[in-house]
Amino acid sequence: MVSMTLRKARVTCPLDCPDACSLIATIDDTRNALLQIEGDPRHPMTQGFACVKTYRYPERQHHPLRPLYPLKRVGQKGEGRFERVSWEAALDDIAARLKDTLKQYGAETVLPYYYAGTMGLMQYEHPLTFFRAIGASELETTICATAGRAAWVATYGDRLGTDPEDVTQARFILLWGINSLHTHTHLTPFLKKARQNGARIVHIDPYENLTSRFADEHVKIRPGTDAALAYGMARAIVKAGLHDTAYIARMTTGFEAFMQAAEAWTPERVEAVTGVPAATVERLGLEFAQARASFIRTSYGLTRHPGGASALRAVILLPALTGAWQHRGGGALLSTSGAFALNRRYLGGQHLLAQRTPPPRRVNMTQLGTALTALEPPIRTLFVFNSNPAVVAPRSDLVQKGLLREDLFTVVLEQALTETTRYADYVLPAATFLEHPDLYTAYGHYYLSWNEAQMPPQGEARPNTWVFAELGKRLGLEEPTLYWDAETLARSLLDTDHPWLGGIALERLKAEGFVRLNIPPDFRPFTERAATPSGKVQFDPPPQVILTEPTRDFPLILMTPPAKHFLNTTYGHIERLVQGQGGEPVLLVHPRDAQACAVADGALVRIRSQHGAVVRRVRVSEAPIRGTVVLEGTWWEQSAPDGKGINWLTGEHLTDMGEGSTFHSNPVRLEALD
Ligand SMILES: Nc1nc2c(c(=O)[nH]1)N[C@H]1C(S)=C(S)[C@@H](COP(=O)(O)OP(=O)(O)OC[C@H]3O[C@@H](n4cnc5c(=O)[nH]c(N)nc54)[C@H](O)[C@@H]3O)O[C@H]1N2
Ligand SMILES: Nc1nc2c(c(=O)[nH]1)N[C@H]1C(S)=C(S)[C@@H](COP(=O)(O)OP(=O)(O)OC[C@H]3O[C@@H](n4cnc5c(=O)[nH]c(N)nc54)[C@H](O)[C@@H]3O)O[C@H]1N2
Ligand SMILES: [Mo]
Repeated sequence: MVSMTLRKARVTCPLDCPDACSLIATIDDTRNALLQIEGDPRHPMTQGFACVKTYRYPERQHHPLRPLYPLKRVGQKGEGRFERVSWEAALDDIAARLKDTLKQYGAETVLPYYYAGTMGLMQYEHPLTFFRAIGASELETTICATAGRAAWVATYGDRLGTDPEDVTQARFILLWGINSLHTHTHLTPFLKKARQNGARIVHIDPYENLTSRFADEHVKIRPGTDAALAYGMARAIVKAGLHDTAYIARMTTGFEAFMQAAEAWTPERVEAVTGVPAATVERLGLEFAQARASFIRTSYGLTRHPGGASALRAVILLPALTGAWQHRGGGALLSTSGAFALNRRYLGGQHLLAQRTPPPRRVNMTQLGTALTALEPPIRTLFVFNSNPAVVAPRSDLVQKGLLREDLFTVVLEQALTETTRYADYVLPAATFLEHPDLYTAYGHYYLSWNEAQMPPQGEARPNTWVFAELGKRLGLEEPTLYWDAETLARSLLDTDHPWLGGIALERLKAEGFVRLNIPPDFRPFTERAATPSGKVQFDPPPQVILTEPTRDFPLILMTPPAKHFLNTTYGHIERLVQGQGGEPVLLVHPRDAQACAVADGALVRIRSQHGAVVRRVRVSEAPIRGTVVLEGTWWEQSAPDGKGINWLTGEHLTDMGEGSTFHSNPVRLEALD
């Protein structure tokens, strides 16, 4: 029976995903209940469908593990025993302790740990205003995208790329280091259309997954060797005279040195390093060049390696070599974020940071484990929001040891009682995207959007910015932007002369929900200029080839890429999604590796790295390339047979550029359990 109180509302999905979908929520106002989420048929990228995960958002919104009241620790650290307290009591106590810390140890001993649990600029970045106003240590947000960003910026300047809506016009498509059917599902209709138009689609990935099976061809590559493949393809293209000399002369620098480096990468040498047959290397190069409108959809997978940024640079230089940017649908795409030319001056207290002398202490989020256990002077107060560091950061051993420190005061703002909240002194209930207004950019398309608050918060949940404004008042902070509401922030962000944002005022966003930036309908970036120091696309310096290599003691490379049914650890407590993902994390092992390690299909095995060991069930499978084992998904620790997450194995080693994470490059060995 359909009740009369049901209402449909348009909202943008806040999660850290390139699709930034427009969604239609069905809400029962009488019970303040979210009943359903669907895809918005009006949005050109969303095209009327949501992903398998987000259809389940109502279960997340009303989950028994959603904290609804402020909680204060009563048990031991890590035990997860709390009592309900009032907001007044919680905020007064947190403010008092913070004042003490500031006085006794100084502001640099305070650290915010946050990431993109929500991508809304108000709740993602604006909370930093508080930390910049008190002068806290700065978090370097490197866990995901900084290696990719550094590579792209060094090559092309602006983070722009082929319009995904133009991909239908591409004639040859490389899905390179992206499992797009898991992580970017709203590209699929465009890929299908391109295929109908005659395009061939090739997936380049170390293991066969959903995207490989969708593609026309899967090229299985050893992880961390992509630069060699790209050089091999470039060499074949130039040998055949298929490079675009006019584009290279007009739009690029450093071509000669790049080609000198490529010369060393004969097809045979590429095969020896990458595992890709020599004939395939050449064929891929020629096919890429001959199709003219060739497109590379890449992502962060191949950057999560010691040489990840260099590898990405080598890959994204291919469309510059062939001039593919000039052909509709051709080029490459890592991220569209550079197109959102907002006025970020006051976002998250940027203006406060700019004034700081000396500059604040910086803590790399990929090295949280070391920061919490070895940094001097030690972190004394940690505020966690939009993130689940106990599980997502590498070196879980150090992270969890650090979180157990008696002299560390930890406040976690959360929508779910994650494993991180177990270590909190206070858990503060956070509002969801349906419960607060916010402005959303995107990194997989060119639409800007605005969400109204659609529902009152469940229980006593509050947005992050409310919490930091309350603490600001208690600390007597006078910085006015700390007390801005979402509309004031949005107006400030939209206050720019940039032509791509011309005519996009908050009123229009409110009326339309999402608005396409004023980039041309037939957008062909990097055909006239590149925002690099030279104004050109930079082949120089030639990308280095830095390989991901196993060691004698740890002869296999562990990759830990995203699962279809989770978004990082978000949704990891939704039972139906856990079941959809197979119920428990499993390790894919090539039959030859299984044989060599004497492990059998279905058996539990100990996976050991230099940092620790976890137990997982083995699935013997031809999917991974030999020498590489794969565990999909950052599961909640509770889902693992031994209650330990995969990041007990991963290290804090950083990428060659951008100081990023290296999650897909960890050497391990397998030990049979007796
Ligand atoms: N369903 C789902 N969607 C998601 C997420 C999720 O967890 N689940 N996470 C979101 C987030 S935060 C992000 S950053 C994106 C990430 O989305 P992706 O960039 O697609 O994910 P990655 O972890 O970067 O890995 C992508 C692919 O790269 C492959 N890969 C690993 N190493 C190499 C290599 O050396 N060379 C090559 N060629 N391939 C390699 C992996 O096997 C994997 O198939 O997805 C977002 N969307
Ligand atoms: N081994 C391995 N580890 C990985 C990866 C991998 O591929 N392999 N991927 C890495 C990548 S790409 C990323 S981006 C990181 C992601 O790591 P995280 O940024 O920690 O992402 P999630 O695990 O999704 O956790 C986000 C949390 O934010 C909370 N949240 C959402 N909205 C709000 C809000 O408005 N306020 C507050 N206070 N909380 C909110 C959610 O409930 C959720 O618990 O993980 C990294 N870790
Ligand atoms: Mo990410």
